[in-house]
Amino acid sequence: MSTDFDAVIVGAGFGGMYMLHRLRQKGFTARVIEAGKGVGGTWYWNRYPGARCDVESVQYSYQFSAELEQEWEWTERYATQPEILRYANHVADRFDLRRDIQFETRITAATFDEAANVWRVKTDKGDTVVARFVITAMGCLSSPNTPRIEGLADFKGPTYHTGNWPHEGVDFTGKTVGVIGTGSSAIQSIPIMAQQAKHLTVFQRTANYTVPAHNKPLDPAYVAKVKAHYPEMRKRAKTKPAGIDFVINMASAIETPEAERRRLFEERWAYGGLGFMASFSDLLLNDESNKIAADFVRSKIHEVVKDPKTAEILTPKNIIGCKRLCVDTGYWETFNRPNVTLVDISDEPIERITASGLRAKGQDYAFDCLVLATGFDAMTGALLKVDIRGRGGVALKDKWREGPKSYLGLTVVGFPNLFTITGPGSPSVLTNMLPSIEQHVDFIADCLEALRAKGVNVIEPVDEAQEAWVGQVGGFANITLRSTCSSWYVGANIPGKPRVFMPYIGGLPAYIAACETVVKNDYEGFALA
Ligand code: N01
Repeated sequence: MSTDFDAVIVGAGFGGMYMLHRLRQKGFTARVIEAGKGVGGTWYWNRYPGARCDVESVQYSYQFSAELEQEWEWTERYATQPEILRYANHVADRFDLRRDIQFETRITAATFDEAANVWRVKTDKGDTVVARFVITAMGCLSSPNTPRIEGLADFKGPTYHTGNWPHEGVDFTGKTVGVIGTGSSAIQSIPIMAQQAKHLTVFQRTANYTVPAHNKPLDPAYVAKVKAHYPEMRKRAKTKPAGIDFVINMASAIETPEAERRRLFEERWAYGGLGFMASFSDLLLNDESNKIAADFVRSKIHEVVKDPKTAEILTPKNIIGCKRLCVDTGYWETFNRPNVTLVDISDEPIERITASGLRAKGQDYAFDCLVLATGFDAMTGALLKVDIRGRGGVALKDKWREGPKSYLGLTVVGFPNLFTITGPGSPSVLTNMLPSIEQHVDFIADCLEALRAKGVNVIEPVDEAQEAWVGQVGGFANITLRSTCSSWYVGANIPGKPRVFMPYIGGLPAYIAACETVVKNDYEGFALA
């Protein structure tokens, strides 16, 4: 059976772009199929006001090319979405990637042909592409979650989803705006929208923890220092569970005297960013330690927010770091503005959307525009939108009915020659995505090269290896407090989605070690045919 390409890569975000580059380097042919008009994935779609990455820009970047590292200039501590998108475009041009990317095309189905050992990939343009391998690089947070609230179609004004924002931007000047949701996307966009809008009404189901970003322009002397020592920084980052080079204080919060504890929290708070959760090593392992950190953040809310009732509604009651910690610029301060109203809907869901706004707790709220900052069907959503069928015509969505199962987060029993970059069961969303993506891509590219050298056509994980991996993913999840709340990590934000803690929480170093062992033992856990 002749094939069109060695591999079809789905998605031209950071995963898909680097996958294409690596496969080309190794002499494989590949076609990237991308729904958007341009590269960038997450950063192509998420154009809401205030969107920026909350991993520092010098770390949220590729490391496979020293030249790229040296020539690219990040301008802010946390890069904005437009800057990250410019970077993605620069990479596409620099490595001449576009000629193998088919834009504005969605994969609708992928079926493994067992007789020919090839994948037949169908697109919404009506064509079928045949390839030996399918490599998905569809992102973990790329399938927007539109909440099932009655009457959504009745709203007369425009409705925007933060995860699929109009490319021309939205000007809220003089408008009244209703926002549903208070996750990362909302926490970044609310302060900006509030500056523009005549009035902003925020509907909050769950209060969220956020730490200040203290974003600032990058000091050229700091950048020069980073550039002079990039390899060391990247190496250090790979020894950290989140793949981010920040210092983890190995002490326990409960065993540290109160004054010292306060000092350390204040220090991290003043520095800003996600490193706050590394103030002590047991914040996600021990209820008491977690409560100490949570109380510290709660006290900060009351220091900032002037109206005590609003401050109380904004105060999270759950475990800090269980839902994804947010990083903000002026979020709580925004609720001191006279043009911002917070509505607590924690005890009663929104009744319905109406033509002029929405009805909640027996009261009608009117606004011109509705913003859904309601997140994503995370980790499995994008994959399961495609009709992926493996051996015996079995659909991935049936295989994963009880929750996703994978080997290394990269492969699935019954789906030969399918690789899922940052799939469920990989560290992905719990880590700095860029180094995780590069690790996956290198693993896959090396694997394809090894198969070619051995004359092997088909690779597929075996049941025992997959079960053992799923056991490890679940085992690690149960050790931490992170699996204990209703977060998107466990699929709780999507009605009917099985409750399974999806990412691997053992940390990037343990994950890399596991992958290296698999390779060293000649692709242990896989059947090669
Ligand atoms: O989505 P979310 P997000 N009625 O799921 C609420 C990454 N990210 O787009 O918590 C009322 O966190 C929901 O309420 P609840 C990051 O990993 C990164 O903000 O389910 N409310 C919640 O408040 C992040 O974690 C960056 O009770 C409803 C909100 O909508 C992930 O993306 C920036 C509702 C959804 O919050 C997702 O973040 C942005 C309903 N029916 C995002 N349905 C950076 O790097 C949902 N909600 C900076």
